[in-house]
Amino acid sequence: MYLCEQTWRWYGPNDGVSLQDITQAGATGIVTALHHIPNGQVWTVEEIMKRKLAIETAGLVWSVVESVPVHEHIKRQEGDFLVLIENYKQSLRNLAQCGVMTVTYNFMPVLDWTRTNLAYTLPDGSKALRFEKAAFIAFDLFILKRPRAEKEYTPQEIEKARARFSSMSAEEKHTLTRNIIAGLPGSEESFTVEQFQQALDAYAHIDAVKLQKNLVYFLREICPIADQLGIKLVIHPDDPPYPILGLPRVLSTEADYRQLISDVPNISNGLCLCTGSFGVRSDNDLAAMMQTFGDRVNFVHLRSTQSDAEGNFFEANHLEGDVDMYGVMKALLELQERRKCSIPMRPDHGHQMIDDLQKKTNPGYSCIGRLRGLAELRGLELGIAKSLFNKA
Ligand code: DNO
Repeated sequence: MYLCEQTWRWYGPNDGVSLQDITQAGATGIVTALHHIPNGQVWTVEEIMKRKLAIETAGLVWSVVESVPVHEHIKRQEGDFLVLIENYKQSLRNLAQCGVMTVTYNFMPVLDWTRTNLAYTLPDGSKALRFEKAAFIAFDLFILKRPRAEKEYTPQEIEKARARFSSMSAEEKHTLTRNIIAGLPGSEESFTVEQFQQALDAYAHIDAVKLQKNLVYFLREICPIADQLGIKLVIHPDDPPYPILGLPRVLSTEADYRQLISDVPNISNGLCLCTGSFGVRSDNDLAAMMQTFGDRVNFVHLRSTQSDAEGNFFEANHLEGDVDMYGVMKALLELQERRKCSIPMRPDHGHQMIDDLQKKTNPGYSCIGRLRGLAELRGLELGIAKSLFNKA
């Protein structure tokens, strides 16, 4: 019987959650990145080994890199992008040399994940991350004032956003702006409003077709090397999984990934199946994706969201919300049985709750909420595994 490898995202030595905390949460694998190395530069063997040693000294293993970020120049195929791709290959060689074999990345332009509210209070007093459409549109139209943005929204959406904007205090406007452009944990970029508009402008001539071509080009360059090294690359889906701010998106649906593996069939072209990101779209059948793409699912993020009719969503408890976590977990267990291996999964995000409400925590990455998530997922997993395979 194969159970998941339970992993935990750790932001490195400055993370308020320590390696010992993680051990106590019951995880055995670490998911981390060398965030101090500027995007585009080679990760040296020395720096990788330093981090690896710290993890192993605590009795844990470095299971997955999340992420080796892809430089914007590679996404746009501009300037020194060929050099940057060579650097990426070198980082992969160095990681393989150190025995770190699974590498997450994403291909979202400008922003990594995006939320409007990082402390949405739930009825039980815990705080969740939320994406509120009217607030997001208000930012776009009335704070950023992005040229031609209103063409992308319906008159009703614009009216709602206007009303929402006039109800906001100056402080709320400031917080909303920061939440969107100052960079959430793990994203490598941070902007002022002016810089942000420039970053968007740089994509004016890049539509989804072009961005997809650039992704395919990048993968055709790096996958043959990864294949040779035995590195598993896993692409993280877009979050939220639809175009925002006029930017193209290329990995939001089952069809998007199907296209990607048909364009780049290399075995290293794998998927990070993030149930929270894909799950915001009801047309993504997560358990079916687990089955369909099973051979390429080499990392799993488990989390749930709850959407309303207007397209707002918040991050629900791991076993609640719109994601059928039972179905996903069952499909994951069947997949592991078929592949005869454990796949790394991590409880993705968690509510800020209990003592953590008094602390400054990384949004989505406080300790106790993820501890709850992992505990629930682990229980769900064992229950399903025992009933499916009926063994200890
Ligand atoms: C958010 C994360 C993402 C993810 C990257 C992968 O919590 O899941 O930031 O790490 O998109 O490259």
